[in-house]
This record gives sequence, structure tokens and C-alpha cells, in this order.
Amino acid sequence: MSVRVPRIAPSEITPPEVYFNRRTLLAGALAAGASSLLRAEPAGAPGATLNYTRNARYSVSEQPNKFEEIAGYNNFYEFGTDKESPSENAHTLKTRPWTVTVQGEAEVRGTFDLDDLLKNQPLEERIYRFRCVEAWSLVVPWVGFPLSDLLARFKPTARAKYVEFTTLYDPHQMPGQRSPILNWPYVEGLRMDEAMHPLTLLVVGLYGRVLPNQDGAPLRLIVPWKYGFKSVKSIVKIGFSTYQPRNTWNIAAPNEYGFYANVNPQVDHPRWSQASERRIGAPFFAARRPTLMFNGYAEQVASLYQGMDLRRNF
Ligand SMILES: Nc1nc2c(c(=O)[nH]1)N[C@H]1C(S)=C(S)[C@@H](COP(=O)(O)O)O[C@H]1N2
Ligand SMILES: [Mo]
Repeated sequence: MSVRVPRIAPSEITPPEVYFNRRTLLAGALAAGASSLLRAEPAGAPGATLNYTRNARYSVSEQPNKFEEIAGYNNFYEFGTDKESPSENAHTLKTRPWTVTVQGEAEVRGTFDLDDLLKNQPLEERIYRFRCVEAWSLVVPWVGFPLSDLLARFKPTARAKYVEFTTLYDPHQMPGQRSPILNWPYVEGLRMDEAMHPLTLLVVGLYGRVLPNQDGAPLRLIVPWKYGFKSVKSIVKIGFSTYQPRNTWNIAAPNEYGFYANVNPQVDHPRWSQASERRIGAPFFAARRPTLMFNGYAEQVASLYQGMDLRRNF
């Protein structure tokens, strides 16, 4: 993973309302002429509006990044390794119908339609800090719901100590999977107490609208106190296990990427410092900002790691 400056000029930045309207109008006009413009988009269509409530308690007060910054500068190697590639290529991903398979140490297992799982699930907007291991950061108004809400419905057994998440594997829709850049499909894992923590989110939206494909539609994980690679995208499988699962970046470079991946300014990456970060969209000459312990969420999560050597468990 290398660091590159986004190719977004301030003049190119459009408010999300304008962006979505433009796309909706275009799609509608192309599909069936002007009469379709007033028809509501089907649930789950990229850019469709979501019903949600704002959660101020779990939101930071920093200014969120622009929509174009969040949806135009991505890591999603299934659609290419450049930060601009996912926004250019991820339109080939079909996000409906979508199923999630639940397996392992749980009483309720099986394959579930995503829209059935989302039915009656209240959604919240939460403004979270996001810190990539490559030392860039964002502030993002996600729309989603606590992972614990969903996991509880599957009734994990007492033997379930970890949860493993798997991204879709389909090289036809995800051209990056035709090359062995990573060990496909992308997998990630959490300890059960991390998964059940109230800050841990499953995300379906951004800026009040259905998540753009490049940001991990239709369902992606967000663990705000961990490096971005934990936040696995386009999830099709959730498995409860007795053992600590491997995770994709740990398989790729075990000495560089651990299982825990907690944001920690005191523990450097072997090839660069983690003490500071660059906020995407900030003027190039702006000073880097100091990285905060647990990405600023120490008060809420430090107790999860009490007594652990965070240098060893990186
Ligand atoms: N399936 C999948 N999930 C993934 C990745 C990926 O390449 N494939 N990249 C990860 C990394 S390294 C980061 S920093 C975040 C980026 O999320 P964003 O593009 O929404 O900012 O997604 C994570 N989830
Ligand atoms: Mo990342």
C-alpha cells in the first residue's frame, strides 16, 4: 500500500445532493425517458435516500470530508490498487439481490436476503474518524447500525470467541480478483467483545444515501478505533469461531499487519511512522495532524485491551 495525493481539485467538489440528483436524472433519462424521473428508486440502489436518525452521542464534532473525497479516494483492491480505481470500476458490482451467509458457532445459521435482514432495522448516522494504516484519514458521516444488533439475532453460542467476515468472491464483477494481488476473497476478523462493542458498525450508507459501490456496498464493517483495513467491504459471509481468524493483510505481510490493528501512534509500521496522519482534502501544505491513541476513541475502548502488550498484539 503506498500513499498518493488524491486528484481532486476544490473546484471539482460538488455537494452530495447535487451529485446524486445529477446521477439520478441521468440514469432515469437513459432508462425510460422523462416520465420515469418522478418514480422512486428501488431500495438499495446506489444513491437512494435512507431513513435514519442522527446519533450525536457517538459522533465526533469534526467537519466531515466532502462526499467526493470519501467516494473518490478508496482502497478496494477488488477494483484496482490506485485510490481512484474503485470509483472508476466498482459500477460492475451488482449489490441486489444480495445474501449474507451465517455459519459456525451460532444457533441461527443459514443464508439470508440482505433486505430481509435490514427490514425493521433502525438506521443511524454517525460521524466517525477513519484512519488508514497508510497514514491518511477522513471524517465520515456513515449510515448504519450496531453490528451487535445483527449478531445477537443469530444467537452466538458460548464457544463463539471471534467473528470472521468475508467479501464477495466473483472475478467477473470484481476484476481485481483475476490477479493474485491479495489472497481472495478478502477476509477480516474481530474478537467477540470488539464485535459487540457499541461503536462497531455495519454500514449501508453515506451522507444519508445508499453507499456507493466503491465504499463497500451493500454492507461493510466500520471499527473506528482500528486501521481501515479491518473495515471489510461487500460482506457475504459472517462466521462465528472458537479460534482467532486470519485476516487478508496479515496473510499478505504478517510482520506489517496484525490481527488487532488498533490505531496506535506509539507503534510504528515497520516502514513508516504512525505518529501523524494527513487528512484527505486538507491543503497540501497543511501540517500533518497527530494521530490519537485508538484514533481518539480510547475512553470507550481502551479497557478491551487492558493488560495486553499492544506492541506485540499490533
Ligand atoms: N474487500 C475489501 N475490503 C477492504 C479493502 C479491500 O481492498 N477489499 N481495503 C481496506 C482498506 S486498506 C481500507 S483503508 C478501507 C478503505 O475504505 P474506504 O475506501 O471506504 O475509505 O477499506 C478496507 N476494506
Ligand atoms: Mo487501509
